[in-house]
Amino acid sequence: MIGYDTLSFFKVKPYWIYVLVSLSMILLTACTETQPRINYPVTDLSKAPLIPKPLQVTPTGTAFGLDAKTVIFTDSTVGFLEVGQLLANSISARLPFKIPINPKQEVDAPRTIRLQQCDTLPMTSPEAYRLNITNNTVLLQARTAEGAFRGMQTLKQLIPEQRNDTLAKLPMWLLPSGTIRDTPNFPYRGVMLDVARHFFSVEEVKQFLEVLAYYKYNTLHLHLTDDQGWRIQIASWPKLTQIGARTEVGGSMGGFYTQEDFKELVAYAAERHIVIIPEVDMPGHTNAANLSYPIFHAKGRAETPRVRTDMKVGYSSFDTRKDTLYQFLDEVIEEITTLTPGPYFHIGGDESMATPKKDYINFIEKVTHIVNSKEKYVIGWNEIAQADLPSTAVVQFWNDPKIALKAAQKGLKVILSPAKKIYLDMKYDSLSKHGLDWAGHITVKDAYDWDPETYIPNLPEAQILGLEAPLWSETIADLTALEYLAFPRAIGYAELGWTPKELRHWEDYRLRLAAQKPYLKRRNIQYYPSPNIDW
Ligand code: TNX
Repeated sequence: MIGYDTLSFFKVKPYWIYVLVSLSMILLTACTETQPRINYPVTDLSKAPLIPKPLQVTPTGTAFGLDAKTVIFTDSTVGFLEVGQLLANSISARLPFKIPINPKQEVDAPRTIRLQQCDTLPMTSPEAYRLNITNNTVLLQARTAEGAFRGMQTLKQLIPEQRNDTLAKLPMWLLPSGTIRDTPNFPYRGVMLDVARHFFSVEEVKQFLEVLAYYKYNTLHLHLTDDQGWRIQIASWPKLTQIGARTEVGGSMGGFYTQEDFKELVAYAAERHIVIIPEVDMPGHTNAANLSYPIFHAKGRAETPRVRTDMKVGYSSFDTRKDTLYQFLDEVIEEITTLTPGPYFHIGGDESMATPKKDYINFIEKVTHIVNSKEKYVIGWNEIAQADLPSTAVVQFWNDPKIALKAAQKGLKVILSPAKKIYLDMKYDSLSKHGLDWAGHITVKDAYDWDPETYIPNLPEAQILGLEAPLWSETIADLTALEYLAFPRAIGYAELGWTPKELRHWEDYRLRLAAQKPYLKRRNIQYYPSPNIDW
């Protein structure tokens, strides 16, 4: 029977509507599959939980669909291809497809990511970058490969951890569109890892480096020597590791980096545009060296060297009055600086309580001279500012603001590492599984909610080279414990170093930090799940 009136059709046979709607949906999806287009607002770039927060974000309300049809193109300028390759690797490690980079043949590339060297960026820092995302292109521009690498981290953070497309059959990961202009507030943003109190393997340090790079750190300072162990092979003085590397805090077996290992770490860091700064701590904190070569021990002034696996400080010293000591140090510094492309060598200089002040000052000046003769600049803990130093020397403030201020007034640059705010080895609270508490407890909020710019009153901001978060390792023996103390606090310090004061707000930061959880989980990082954060 035919001749339904319209009304009765709708009343009697409503399922026809479903059939029609479903058919058109299938057709629509089929079109989307061949030529996906996202022309509706899906996300807002200004709400992306980026850390560190960029300088300027302008959303445009659409999205770029990252999918199997995306292609990366890079300029041939030195280093850009490598940055593109790291991006491609990280995409293929996370997503179910590989994307080609600079394909030789013509390819059907409806969506492209382009890494472009650009001399006309208005921001002058080598780490500055501009990111422009439209619905079919991502353009990352920077003066240098370093800038491109930092921008690439922003891009990685914009790739959602969960697939967030709706219609597309071809899986897509939607990145919010818009423009980001970004440049760091401080040129030096570092973490220190103490591999002397407990040794950490090349593999463990690499894993740590990977996370630091994601949050735009550019420096890893390795505290290579201390009373409990000497951790780097020195060919001309083999006993330093044959004897000095055998122990660590608690009595377990220590370890050391061969020169090949160290080169491997330096290269791995360099690929991530992170500079490694080696530290040989002296004239105190030298029990392991003095145990290996007792002729350099300050007999009668410092405690007799023996295997030390305790956590005491301030009892050891080189014999700073012995001429042969400086020949020894020249050779040690020569070997280490040869392996280190970065501009700095850290001479320690802290807590030399067993060295008379006059001898200490004389020693620091002589060692600075040796380091400078290898065409490296000196960095040392704030005590070194008692000596007469060249203006290229950098003072790392940890406990004495007066001396740091004096050094700055003399024209020296200062790295801020105030123990009360930025020591990663301090406990979060009394319940912390690891850590010390001599400088107090540092919660995730305490770690973030302060201003390095004004921490030392009257210190001109121009004299601040940057920020470094030291992780002393007396209480941590493995990567799990390391990650517990370092994360999430080191994520906050990354922002303190990169993002200017006016853009930092705890309430906004804590939401962005909570949004790091899927990334941290994916990388299996054993962070401390702070109750300050709604994870
Ligand atoms: C002080 S900070 C030290 C280190 C310890 C640390 C423990 C500094 C320059 N020296 O020798 O490992 O405290 O928090």
